[in-house]
Amino acid sequence: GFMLKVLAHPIFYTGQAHTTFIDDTKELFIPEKELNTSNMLLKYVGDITVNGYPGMQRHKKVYFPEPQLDTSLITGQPHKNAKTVLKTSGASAVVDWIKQQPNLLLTDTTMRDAHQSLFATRMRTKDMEPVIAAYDQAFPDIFSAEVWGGATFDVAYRFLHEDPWERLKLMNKKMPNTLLQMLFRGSNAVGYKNYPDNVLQEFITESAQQGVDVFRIFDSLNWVDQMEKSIQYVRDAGKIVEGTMCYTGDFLSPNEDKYDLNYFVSLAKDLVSAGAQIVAVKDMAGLLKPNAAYELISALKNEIDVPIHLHTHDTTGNGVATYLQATRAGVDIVDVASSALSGTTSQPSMTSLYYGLTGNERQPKLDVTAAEAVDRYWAGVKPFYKDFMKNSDSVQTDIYQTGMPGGQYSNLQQQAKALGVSDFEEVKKMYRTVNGLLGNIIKVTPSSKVVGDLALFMIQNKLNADNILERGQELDFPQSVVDFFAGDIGQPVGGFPPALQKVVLKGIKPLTVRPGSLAKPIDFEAIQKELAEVIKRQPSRLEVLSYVLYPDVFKEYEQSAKQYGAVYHLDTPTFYQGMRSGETAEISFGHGQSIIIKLDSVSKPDDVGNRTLFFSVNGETSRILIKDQN
Ligand code: 3PY
Ligand code: ZN
Repeated sequence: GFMLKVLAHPIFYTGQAHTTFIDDTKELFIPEKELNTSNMLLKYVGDITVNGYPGMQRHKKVYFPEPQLDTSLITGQPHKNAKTVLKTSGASAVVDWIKQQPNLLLTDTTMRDAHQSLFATRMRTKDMEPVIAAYDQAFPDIFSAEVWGGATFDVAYRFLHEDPWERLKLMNKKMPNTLLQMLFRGSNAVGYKNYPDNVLQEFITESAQQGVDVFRIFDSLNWVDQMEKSIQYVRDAGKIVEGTMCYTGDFLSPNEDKYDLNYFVSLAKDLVSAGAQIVAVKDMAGLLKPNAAYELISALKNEIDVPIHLHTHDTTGNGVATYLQATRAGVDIVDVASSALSGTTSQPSMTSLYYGLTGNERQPKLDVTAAEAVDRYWAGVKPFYKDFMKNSDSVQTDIYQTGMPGGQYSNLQQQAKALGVSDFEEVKKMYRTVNGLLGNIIKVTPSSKVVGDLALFMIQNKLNADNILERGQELDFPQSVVDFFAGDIGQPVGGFPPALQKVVLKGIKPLTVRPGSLAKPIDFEAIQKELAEVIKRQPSRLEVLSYVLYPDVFKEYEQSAKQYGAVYHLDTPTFYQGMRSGETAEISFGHGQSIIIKLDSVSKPDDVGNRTLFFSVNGETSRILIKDQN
C-alpha cells in the first residue's frame, strides 16, 4: 500500500528524496485506488510478457547472473586531474594542463557511444548505476567519461521510459572527480533538426549546470557557422568546448578530390577561430586509416595550438593501429571503451590500447587491475543486450567503401527490413550511389539519415543514378531529403548538386544562410504554460526544454511514466523479456526496500483479445488485463 507508493514515486526512486519527502509530497496521500502504483509496474511487466519488447526476440526467457563489481580491486584515490583543475582554475587552465601531460590521455565512452553503437543505445541507467561511483577510483587519470548526449537523450525517453536528465544528475552525484563529457549536434542539439539559438543556449546552460563539463560540438555537414553559437554558449558557461571536424574520405588516395589534408587543416583553424578550446577529430565511421591518422594529427599539431582529441570506431579492426599512429604524431586525447563494450562498431578497447603502447613513453597512466575489474562488471551487463547487437559481431572493412557511421549500420538495417527490403548489400550499394548523387557529403547524424532515407526510397521506387532526374519529377521525396535540399540542416561542403536539388524541391526556395539566423526565438514562458496544461502540473525547466526538443516523445514519456511508474527498478532481463508463469522477481528500490512479485498465471485471450495476468505482490493477488497485440 502506502510504502509502495513512496517507493515508486519518481523523486524517491532516483534517489533525490530529502528527509521531508513524505510530508512534502501530496500525491502520496491520494487514495490507493486512484494511484495504484503496484498495478502500474505490473502493467508494464504484463505488457512485455504478453507482447514482447520491440527488437527483442521472443525466445524462451533467458536468465543471466547478476553483474558483479569487485571493488576490492579498485583502490585508486582521487588526485589532481582534469576535473580538479576545472574546479579550481577554470576551463583554460584545463587546456594548459592537457598540453603539459607527457602521457596520452583517455576518454572512456562506455556509457555513451559504446552502447549507442553496440546496443542501439538501449543501456539502462539501472545497469550503469552500480559502477558509476567506481569510475572516480578506477580511472583517476582519465581525461573524461563521455556519458551523455548524442542519441542517448531521446532513446532514454522513447525506449527506456526514463528521464535522461536524471541519468546526468546521477553521474554528477556519483562521479564528482571525473570530467563528464557529452556529444552535442551543434544547431541540432540532441535532436535531428535545427533549433533556434535560444534553445541551444538554454540547453547548454542547463546541461552545464546539471554536470556536463566537456561539450563536443559537431555539425553534420562540418559547417562551422552551425557550431559557432553553441561553442560560444559553452564558453559563457565556463565549461570546456571541443570544436569538431567530422572525418570522411581518404586523403591518402590519389582519387580524393574533396576532403584532402588542406580541407581538414583549414577547418581546424576555423574551429579555433570560432572559439574551440580543443579540436576533436570525429571519425564516426572508422575511416581514418593508421597512416592517414599520422599525417592528419601531425599536420594539425603543426598548424594549430590547441589540444587534439581523436575519436574513432573500430569497425574495420584498425582502431588501435590508428591510435598508435596518432600517438606517435602527438595526439593529446583518444576515445576508448571498456573491453567488453569495445571493438567493431564501438570504440577500441582501453586496455588493448594500453598494452599496445607498452614501451612507448606516452603510454597512458592506467591501473589495469582496476580497469579489468570494471570491465568484468560490463561483461556481466552485456548479455542483457545481446538481442540489440545485430551486426556488430565481426569486423567490417566494406565501411571503407560505404562510409556509413557505426551507429547507422544496424539502424538502417532495421529500417530496410521494416520496408521489406531484405538485401542489405543492395542497400549498401545504393547508399554509395546516393552519396555520389548528393555530392559526397559528410555523413553523420542527421546528414547520414538523409543518405539512408534516400537510398531506401530509390530502391523502393526503382530509381537509379540515370533515371532519378527524370522520374523524380513525379515523386515526393522523403521529408529528410527535402529538408536537406532546402538547406534546413545547413550547407554541404561544395554546395548542393543543382539539378537534383530542383527535382527534389519542386519550387521550394532553398535557404543559403544558417537556418538559426532566421528562426524565431522560442518563448519559454508560453511553452511552460502550454506544457503545464498538457501534463496538469507545473513542469520543471528541464522538462520544458525536453518538451521543446521532442514534444511528442516527451508527452508519451509523461504518459508512460504515469502509466508504468517505477519501471526503472525492474531488473533488465525482466524489463526486456517480461516474466513467465511461476517466476518470481524481486524488485529492489534501493534504500533497502524491495517487493516480491510472482506471476502466477496468464489466461488465454478473451473474445476481444485481452489476457488476464494473475500476479502476487508480496503475497497479495493482483489481476492485470493486457491486450494481446499478436
Ligand atoms: C550522434 O550524433 O549520436 C553520434 O554518435 C554521431 O556519431
Ligand atoms: Zn562515435
